[in-house]
Amino acid sequence: MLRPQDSATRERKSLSGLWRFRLDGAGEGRSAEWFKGPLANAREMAVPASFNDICADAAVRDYFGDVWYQTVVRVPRGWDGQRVVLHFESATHRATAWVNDAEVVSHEGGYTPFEAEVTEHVRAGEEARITVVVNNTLSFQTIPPGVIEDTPDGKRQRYFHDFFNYAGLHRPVWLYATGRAHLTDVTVVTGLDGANGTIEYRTEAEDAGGAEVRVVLRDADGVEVATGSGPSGRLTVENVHRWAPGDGYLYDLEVQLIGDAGDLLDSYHQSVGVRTVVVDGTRFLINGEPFYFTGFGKHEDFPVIGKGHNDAFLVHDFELLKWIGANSFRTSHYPYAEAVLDYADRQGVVVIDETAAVGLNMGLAGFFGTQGYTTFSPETVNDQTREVHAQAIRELVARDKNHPSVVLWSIANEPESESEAAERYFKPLFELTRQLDPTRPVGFVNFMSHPYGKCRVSQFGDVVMLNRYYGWYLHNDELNAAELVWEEELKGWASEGKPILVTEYGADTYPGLHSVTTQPWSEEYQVAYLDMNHRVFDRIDAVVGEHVWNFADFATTSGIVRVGGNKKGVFTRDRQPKAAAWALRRRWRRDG
Ligand code: GCB
Repeated sequence: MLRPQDSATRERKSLSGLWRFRLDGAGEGRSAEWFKGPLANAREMAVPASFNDICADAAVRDYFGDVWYQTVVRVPRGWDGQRVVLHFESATHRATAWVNDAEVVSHEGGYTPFEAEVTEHVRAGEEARITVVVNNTLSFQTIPPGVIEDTPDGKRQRYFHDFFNYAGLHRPVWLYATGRAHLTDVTVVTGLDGANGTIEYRTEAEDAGGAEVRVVLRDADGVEVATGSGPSGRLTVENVHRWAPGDGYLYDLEVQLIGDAGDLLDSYHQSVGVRTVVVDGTRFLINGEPFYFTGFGKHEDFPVIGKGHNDAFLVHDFELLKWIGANSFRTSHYPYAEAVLDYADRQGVVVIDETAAVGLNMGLAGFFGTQGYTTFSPETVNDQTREVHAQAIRELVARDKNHPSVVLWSIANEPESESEAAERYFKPLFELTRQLDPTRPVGFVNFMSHPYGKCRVSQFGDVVMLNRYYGWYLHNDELNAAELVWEEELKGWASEGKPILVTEYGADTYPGLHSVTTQPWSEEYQVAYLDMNHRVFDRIDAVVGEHVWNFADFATTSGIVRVGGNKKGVFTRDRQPKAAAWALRRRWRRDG
């Protein structure tokens, strides 16, 4: 699937704005065919946004089940004779869509795009009614998993991850047009050969008959630097300007479909950053140079709009990354909006790209108020879950394979990884990811209860990724003890000969709480905690990265260990720096 764009042959219309919206607590809308007419008793809802925090109403915030969205769009007059497609960048966690009375598409998974050709259901110049039912219920057969429990307070959706289950249409929705003959996929793989760069490209097209494929590569000034022909091939760029951390240099690869008469049937622009990624012993090499990750695990999480994509926050968050000296982040704990990856490409910011497989770990259930489940069993995380997980990996790689910023796939966060069942579950998923993308390393993020010597899944990873809270959840307020055990564990992992990325370390910190005696929760403790961690990392050569948890405070379910959400942010939720932000800036920027 190609991301919608405007080109010489393509045109798109954004459906962002206010849609009609209605909860369907009784689950009656599908059988009552609410898509067949104007959505009755609806309120208005912003798209893109999570619906949860928009209405000042607990019934909306904590709602789970079907919600309905509807809009009416006038199809541009000029699209007569064109192929028309309805494209959703995401719908969390699943959706079915209708155009007028016709069902056109269903999709499972909350963070990857889906689309349907709707040509036969619309007419150029006329209105079309678009209705979507979005469902946010989690089960053991979804990624991430969750359960619905009967409680004296009624049914409750519970889940095993530490962020609020925001839902809705979080990202833009598009209607777009192409010619009948059209490109459906472009893949690029880049390499370096001395001063030159290589780009292997592969294209796919539909209804293209005998159309010829031509490609033109232009540099950032628009100067043509290479051309090729055929559905796949290899281009060489002399004296290539490499894509590198801090230097998001991009070429533009225009792929053209040319008809018999030499006419341009389709044109698609794919940006290309020429770089290599290799794991060599304990080193992580980008363009052959050792790379040390500084940055954060982030969230898509903002006041009011929840996980809704917003360009102002996008640019602002990257400005803060630059300000603090971060060169990278992880898309914890799900694939982020494509605009984020595009921006990371242009900014030269390195990304660890993660699936939504978070909370496959019933060892954490007590923490989230649920009890008594076994992670891997026929009734809980099972073969069907693994197939959903595999599909999530396929869709992630298909969507993000061409981003130079993406250097590493993270296929899960903190799953149960000590059992034989875990080994059986994960082995094929690692194999699948490598088969889908042999060019990038693959890993998963290990949980502190499955430390060195106990984890049975790390053997499959090209890198070791560790979330560790020594000095917070363990040895709280005992930083000396924490330092000793942490170093001891890291030495164990280092003996495995793989690069180690510390993907999470952090301490909850209430902004404005100060303490001359460095008490936990104070801004001073967060700084002392980070300093302790950094002393340890600096003594272990195999550590090739430090991602603080978290970039900013974020919303979670309520609970006795969460004070208005998770407070491990280095910035507050509205992006004001805590003392730790200044401390990190001093460590990471060195220029002060
Ligand atoms: C973790 C999880 C992350 C949590 C964090 C915490 O290990 O990966 O999702 O938010 O710990 O703060 O407890």
